[in-house]
Amino acid sequence: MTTGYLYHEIFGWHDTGTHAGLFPSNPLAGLQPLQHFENAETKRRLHELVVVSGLIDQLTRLAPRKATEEELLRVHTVEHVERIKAESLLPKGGDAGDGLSPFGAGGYDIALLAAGGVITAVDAVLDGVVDNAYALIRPPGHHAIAGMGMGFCIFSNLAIAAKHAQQARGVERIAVLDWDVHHGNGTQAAFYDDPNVLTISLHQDNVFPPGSGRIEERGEGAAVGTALNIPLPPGTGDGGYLHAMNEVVVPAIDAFAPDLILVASGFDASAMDPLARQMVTSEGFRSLTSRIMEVATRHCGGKIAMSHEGGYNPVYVPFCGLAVLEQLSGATPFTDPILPIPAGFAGQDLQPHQAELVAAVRQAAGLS
Ligand code: 9RB
Ligand code: ZN
Repeated sequence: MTTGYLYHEIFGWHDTGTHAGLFPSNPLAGLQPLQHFENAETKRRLHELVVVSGLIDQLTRLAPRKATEEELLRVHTVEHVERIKAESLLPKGGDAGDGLSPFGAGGYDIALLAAGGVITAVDAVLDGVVDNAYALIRPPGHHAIAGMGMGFCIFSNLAIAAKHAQQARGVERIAVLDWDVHHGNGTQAAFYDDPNVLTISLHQDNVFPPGSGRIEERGEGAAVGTALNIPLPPGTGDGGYLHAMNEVVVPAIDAFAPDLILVASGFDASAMDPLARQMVTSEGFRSLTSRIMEVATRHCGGKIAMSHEGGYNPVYVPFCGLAVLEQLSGATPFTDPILPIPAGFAGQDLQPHQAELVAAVRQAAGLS
């Protein structure tokens, strides 16, 4: 198995500045300045573990290119692109749209490289240069919608790459799995009326964006049934996630029979994340990867491209990402020294209320 791996140091230079983690800092309100949660560290440390563990020697390194304006405009409005471009020229940069998604000077060009990086990964897979690929990019993308960025995202990286696969590469049917703990609202919106793209989001029920990612959101017009949302209850661990994979994700993708599978891979469903309340371990992420690879083997010659999204624990994200990359490439696992802690948490196995939610999704999706 050859796995493409894409990272560039400049992704660490996307400057989200000081925040009180999530909120713009405000001393008068008691919000002491700190780093923004979405900073370079989790991704940089994942890359460095890929190098230090030796896994890098077993991967095929891919170099990102910038997305073109034409490629951005397949998903975004001219106004959004022009505004980001203009603010990026200011000495202090700007914000992608919701006041929670800052970027520094030159942020536009880094965002172009992130979106273009996912396109590079998709092209490498479609060209058969590699069997599958992982783009470790920043800024993330899955919340950005046509007219604005939000939730730390500037451009909808994965959606832009999927449109490229459709419109420039003639790929007919694409399945997207988003296992970031937040709802992949932007990716869903980009294909909400497209029956040829199945979007599936596994997320913690009602975290971000508020109210988004309900079971009832199923696509529109000819595309009803090609958006699938699995809003898992807080506290869901490896058992609940695997159950959702087995009962919903795998059968839905089997029924759809895609020509290409894309994964929005965030690690904020991990047991150690500060921004959500799920309990997935590195072994859990390894299993999710294994399941999606089995489906890809059945339908599309194993063609999977993954795009990095969230994940905010700088110590644990590297082990979760390493497990995914090892599984993608068939490499021998490097021991996760932290694993015994989250693996030992009570409630790692499937809980009845989690099974109930999965059964409700199955019913709404016509899978049972
Ligand atoms: C604030 C709000 C959030 C909360 C979580 C994320 C995570 C993004 C991610 C982004 C923004 C709201 C501070 C709503 O990791 N995606 O994958 N913001 N939450 N209102 N306010 C004031
Ligand atoms: Zn997230």
